[in-house]
Amino acid sequence: MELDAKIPNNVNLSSDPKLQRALEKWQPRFLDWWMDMGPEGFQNDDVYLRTAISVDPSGWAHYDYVKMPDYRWGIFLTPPQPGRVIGFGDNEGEPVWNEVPGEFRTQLRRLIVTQGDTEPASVEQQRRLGKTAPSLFDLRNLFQVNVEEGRHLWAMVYLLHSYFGRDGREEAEELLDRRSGDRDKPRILGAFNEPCDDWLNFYMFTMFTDRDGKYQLLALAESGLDPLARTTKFMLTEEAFHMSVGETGVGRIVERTAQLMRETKDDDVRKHGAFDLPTIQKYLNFWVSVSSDLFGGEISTNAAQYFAAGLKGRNREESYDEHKLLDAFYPMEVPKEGRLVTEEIPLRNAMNEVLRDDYIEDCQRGVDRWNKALEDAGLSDRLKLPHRRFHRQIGVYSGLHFSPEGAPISEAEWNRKRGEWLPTGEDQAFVKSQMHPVNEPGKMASWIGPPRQGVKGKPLDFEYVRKA
Ligand code: BYC
Ligand code: FE
Ligand code: FE
Repeated sequence: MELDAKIPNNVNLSSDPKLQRALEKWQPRFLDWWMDMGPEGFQNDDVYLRTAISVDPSGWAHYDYVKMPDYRWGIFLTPPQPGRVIGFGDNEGEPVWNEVPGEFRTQLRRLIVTQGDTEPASVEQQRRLGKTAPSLFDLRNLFQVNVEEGRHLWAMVYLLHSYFGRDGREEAEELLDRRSGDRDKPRILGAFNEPCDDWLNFYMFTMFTDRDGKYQLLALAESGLDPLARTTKFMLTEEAFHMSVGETGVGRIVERTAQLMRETKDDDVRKHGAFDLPTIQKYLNFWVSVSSDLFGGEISTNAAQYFAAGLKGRNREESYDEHKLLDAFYPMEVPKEGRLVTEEIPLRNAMNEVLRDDYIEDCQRGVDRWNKALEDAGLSDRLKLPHRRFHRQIGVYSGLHFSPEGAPISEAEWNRKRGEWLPTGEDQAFVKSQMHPVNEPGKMASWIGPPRQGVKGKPLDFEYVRKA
């Protein structure tokens, strides 16, 4: 473990001076990007953050005050498993690769670049949120997510520099050049160009978009390229926190709304500076649909090739009996001449959909927990996941119109109902009008309930962010 090195790492970086120099050259570029595109303001403040310092499950993180630009972004891979073999596809049973096989180089680079691109993109999307944090606790959690997404970028840049030579280094530069939402050089995937500039968006993003991250990382953790598998495995430990920020964030908003509905016997909680359930539902519909798009098309030759080659597997591949899937099919409802017909899709081509199935199930568990809060408050209202066909821009359902229940509808009906299903300008203006910073330790904004517990045993009124 090289913890005091300029770039903390457990990959023995100092034994490879060429690689070390290349990464040390990239490091100041990263810091410039962080100062330009990372959290706006707060860069001199002391933030109570956890830092990854090892991959030991019982003590991988260290908690202390740190100024964000001094955060120690390190490179950590889980230990190699001796004798590990490729777990799926045409190369099932072959030893895993510790170098990139020439024939898969382009595809692997593309997967790593796509993964890497999302990490700085999310930091860019969230850069102004600090100014309106509903509490110091939430402010700290935002910054924790941000620095860890920065570390995830480091993780992918390490792979690009180590295994892809000159073009890997060029890709690493470009990861710092693209900008979320930029017309000329946008981020690669759709959701990462959407604005995420209020806290309802932020919690929905960390709930649903970071959860795509979880499933993509789980699929890459199966990869035959062993360093990719080991890197993504460790990223998943940090990812769990991001999703908990989202789930508990939305959960606290729902609890606050439910409390006001019960106390005032009135569904219109906007009067009290909180978010009504229809507004919450619309934000949920938006982020679930754009995050579903991140899984790619339902029928994908890319996905089939990734699986065949052993580059990207299923979530927990070992939980399946069969790993070659040459004669297996996936029944899928596909639009044909204005109707939905069930077609048997070769399973390898349906890999994106298989992963999306697990994702949707996981999202549903979260929504069920929010609904429990409504039930506990004695309310009959419920939140609902929109159908996977709703509001899609990628795949077989894109270009068509479906209700949140998944029923095909006309364009005219879509245009009529859109404002009931997705946030309107007016909804967004209202949500934004409630974004005021709350900086007093332990205090919460009007629209959110308190968290169940503080960070790492600290009390709720702990000063999680200390002004410089
Ligand atoms: N937006 O064969 P298809 C995270 C493109 S999130 C724009 O259907 P494929 C995080 C696609 O590139 C996890 N374009 O899809 C979360 C292709 O382009 P070409 C990120 C899209 O290739 C929060 C064409 O459409 N990780 O970590 O099977 C905060 C046809 O594609 C989109 C990964 O994504 C889209 N949504 O699957 C921070 C893992 N979807 O070939 C971080 C790596 C598709 O026509 N990426 N396209 O030029 C992949 O595994 C795959 O690239 C995808 C797409 C699953 C994304
Ligand atoms: Fe990430
Ligand atoms: Fe994340």
